Amino acid sequence: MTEEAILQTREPGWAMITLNRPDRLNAFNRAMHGALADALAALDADESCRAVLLTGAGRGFCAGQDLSDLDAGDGPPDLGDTIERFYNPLIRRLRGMTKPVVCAVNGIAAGAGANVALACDIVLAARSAKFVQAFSKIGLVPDSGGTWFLPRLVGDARARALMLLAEPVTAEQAEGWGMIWRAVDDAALLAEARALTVRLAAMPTQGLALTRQALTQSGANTLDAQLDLERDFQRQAGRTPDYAEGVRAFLEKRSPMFTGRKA
Ligand code: T3D
Repeated sequence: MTEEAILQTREPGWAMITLNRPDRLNAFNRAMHGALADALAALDADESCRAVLLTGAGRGFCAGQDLSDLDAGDGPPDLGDTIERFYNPLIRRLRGMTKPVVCAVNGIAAGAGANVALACDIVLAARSAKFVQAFSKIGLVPDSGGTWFLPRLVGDARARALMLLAEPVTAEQAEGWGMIWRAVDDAALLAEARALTVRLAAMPTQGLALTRQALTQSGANTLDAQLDLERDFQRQAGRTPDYAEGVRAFLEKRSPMFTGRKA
């Protein structure tokens, strides 16, 4: 029987996806791409799921593209086609999700695996984990949004050196450089990531979605455009039941009970 390329666990209000090709350090083949795309699309559409946790099985998070999964055709492969069909839709999906995505980097995150992690909203990494922009070692260009995310997170000097030299970054360095949210003890990673996901799942989901969109769009906007966007998004947030509940709960001096519903 073939192993499933991803595992999925549903919990009340949230879901966990585990990349599940541990013998290949969870490198992407087509089956894993397909299963992950289907799972994310279904969770995105499911209003009862208000946060998602992504992690990897075994000792790695994800080693990027499975380098043994090559097209058998004549001549050089068209890697642009792989990017167009699989990696770009994955990154667009992660960034466009209507709920936050937490990434628990349990071990090495290399190549596209590193950049998939960086595309998530909040990244926790086990202290033993490392991030490697492995592309230059095999003559490739960083993909999966890496050339967009990394300089914004760590600055141009560090991004350039990391991408040209393919030097590994430890979880603690990544935290110190602002590349990820937090490095945690290996044994505590999953419990901390689950607790964070549970916490996000109980928050005002629509407001969080608008906040995530505003942050993504700020990269390309002028201050003026961003001020307009904040006005428009605040107008939308102010019409959600969770805003009404948040204010009511504050005035009544009790904890809010958010539903995440649009109306
Ligand atoms: O379509 C396209 O190609 C375009 C898209 C490209 C996107 C990309 O992600 S390109 C970058 C691809 N990834 C890499 O270049 C990373 C390759 N892997 C490594 O450099 C190392 O494996 C690691 C630094 C990630 C980890 O090293 P280490 O020493 O901890 O583990 P290992 O022994 O190298 O790997 C363990 C097993 O996983 C091993 O198999 P074996 O010998 O036990 O049967 C190894 O071959 C396998 N593995 C690791 N990474 C990949 C892989 N198999 C296939 N593809 C991989 N990417």
